[in-house]
Amino acid sequence: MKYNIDFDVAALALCLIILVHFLHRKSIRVSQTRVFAGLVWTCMLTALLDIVTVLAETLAFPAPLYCALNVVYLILFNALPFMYYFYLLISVRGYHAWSLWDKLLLFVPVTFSVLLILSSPLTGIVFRYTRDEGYVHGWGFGLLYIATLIYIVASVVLSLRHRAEMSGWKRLTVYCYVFFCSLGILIQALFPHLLVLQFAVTITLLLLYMFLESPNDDEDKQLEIYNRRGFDKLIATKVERQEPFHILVISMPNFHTLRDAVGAEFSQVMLRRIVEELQESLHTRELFCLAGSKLAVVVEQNKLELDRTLNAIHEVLRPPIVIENMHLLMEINLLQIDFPQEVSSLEDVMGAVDYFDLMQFENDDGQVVHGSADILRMKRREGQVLQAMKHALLEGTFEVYYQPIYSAAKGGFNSAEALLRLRDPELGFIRPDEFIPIAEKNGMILEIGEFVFRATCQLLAQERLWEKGIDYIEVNLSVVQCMQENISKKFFAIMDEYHLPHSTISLEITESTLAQEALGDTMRRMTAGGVTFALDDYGTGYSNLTNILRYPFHIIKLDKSMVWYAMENDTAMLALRHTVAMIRALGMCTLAEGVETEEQKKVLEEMGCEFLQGYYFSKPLPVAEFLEKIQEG
Ligand code: G
Ligand code: G
Ligand code: MN
Repeated sequence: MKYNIDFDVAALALCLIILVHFLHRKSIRVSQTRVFAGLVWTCMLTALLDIVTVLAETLAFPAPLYCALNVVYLILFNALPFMYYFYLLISVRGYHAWSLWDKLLLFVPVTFSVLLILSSPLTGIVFRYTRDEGYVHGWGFGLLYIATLIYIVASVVLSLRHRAEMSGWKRLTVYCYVFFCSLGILIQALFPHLLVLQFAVTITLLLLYMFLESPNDDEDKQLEIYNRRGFDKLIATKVERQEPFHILVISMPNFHTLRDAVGAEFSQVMLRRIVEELQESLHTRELFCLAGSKLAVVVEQNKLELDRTLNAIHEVLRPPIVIENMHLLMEINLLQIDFPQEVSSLEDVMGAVDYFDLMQFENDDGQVVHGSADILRMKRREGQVLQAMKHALLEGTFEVYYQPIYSAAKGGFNSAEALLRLRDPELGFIRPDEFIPIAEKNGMILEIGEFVFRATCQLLAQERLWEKGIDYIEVNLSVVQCMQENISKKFFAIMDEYHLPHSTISLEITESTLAQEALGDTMRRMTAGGVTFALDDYGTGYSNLTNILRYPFHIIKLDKSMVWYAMENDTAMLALRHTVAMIRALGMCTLAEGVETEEQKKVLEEMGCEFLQGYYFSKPLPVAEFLEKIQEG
């Protein structure tokens, strides 16, 4: 044989390996992936044809057959740099943002080459084949190299122009491509019998596969379904093509609790089981794991298909999941997103998917399908509230109201609770129950908390309230504030700035705050400095007795629900009476919240409750009214 085909055989084997792996992995077929598939197929066929043509020449195939094989081979071979450039173009620009220049550069050289090659059996421009001479290149063969060169240069220029958006690996792959192709061309020019060029191209393809196509990136390894990246890719493609679809997002709010109970390993087994059952019942492998236990199914827009999917989800998740004699009942929340009816942009689809987790659902049965329109409305509202808070902080329009607190021993007000109010010119009055959690989520609560604290200190100092019978003011602290390491230092500094006795401030925290390890030390440090602490909302949540014993609380605030329940239920009354007695015996005081009637006041005073707070005495009041109120006594 005139030629050495060993490199072609190796190239063929390598292509096969890439192709098999490519076809078996889980990957969302976006346009870029499709072009990549085309590249691999072309590369493999080229290597194969290179071998076949060599054999054909050696075995002296009939001339027309030999010519035809050569034509196909040359076309495929010359399509490779074109496809490579096509692939790069899609990967950096997407499918749409192409200029006319891009299109000309992409299609003209390849068309030119193909025409030259096709005409060769007649004209002999690229190659000739005659019985005496065999296969010889024509004068036009060099033109093919020019076309290839154009694509290679264009690829490099593209990667340089999009340097900023391309990862280092991506650029390196482009340079390797240039290097290997040039080396291949050089070697083959020097030693024409060594057919190495195809092998060089295949190596480049392998690099491309490893670094640009990132095999397996779309897959969740443990569950063997698509992951969030795969989901994002699929949805982005569908939105770009304006294909209508439904997404069903399944969230399992009690999954975390179950995991804490049964352990991470077992809960993973549980999740796998759920996924398998869903796949079986949905007859699909197109399931997505978006994060943790959040799953999603993407369905075509078709009423029957949607109903079938919803039924399948309920069928799998409504009954308890039974694993090793354990019956695990999943709570589920389902979100249905309709594109493009309800949401019409990629941003809104993703917004709804992400925001879904942050929502707290009123109904615990979890079987409700929530529309994404509602979610987006809530998300938008959250954005507006956030803006309103930013605005209020900037303009200083947050207002602090004060609700006087009655002391039974004194027979009048002895303190007050500072309560934040937000009135926005557009949104109107916004309740703290709504804006405080939003402020907590993005850290703004720190600034807001400081504002309330400072405003309270200022009022105390300016009015010298302790001389008017208000011994201290209670300021609510959020969990997030308590996570701050330097909170005691900061608060002492502010009090000192106003020359306030530290005992004029009492801080209200809730039980959930106590999960912060460091808080105990902070509380002891502040207590030593004269500040007192009150435990808010006692009687709801866990109301853990150890918490009362372990931390230095001065006052335990009995939640209004506990107070109200006692008024209508004898056993609850008994519980309240003994709670008050117990707290007193432990050397702390009780404060009853939500006192609305004379009757309630009497009962609570009689059972030994030291402090009372509620509408019976006064609502939370703006400063001026508050000052009037305490003047009256
Ligand atoms: O009275 P009102 O509706 O304001 O109180 C609602 C909730 O908001 C209460 O649980 C109260 O503790 C909380 N809250 C009110 N003002 C503040 C504040 O300044 N900081 C914090 N962290 N919570 C507050
Ligand atoms: O959780 P915290 O104790 O901080 O909440 C105080 C909340 O209780 C505020 O929203 C305040 O307006 C409200 N509140 C205070 N007194 C009464 C009352 O007598 N009745 C009712 N319904 N709410 C009250
Ligand atoms: Mn409070």
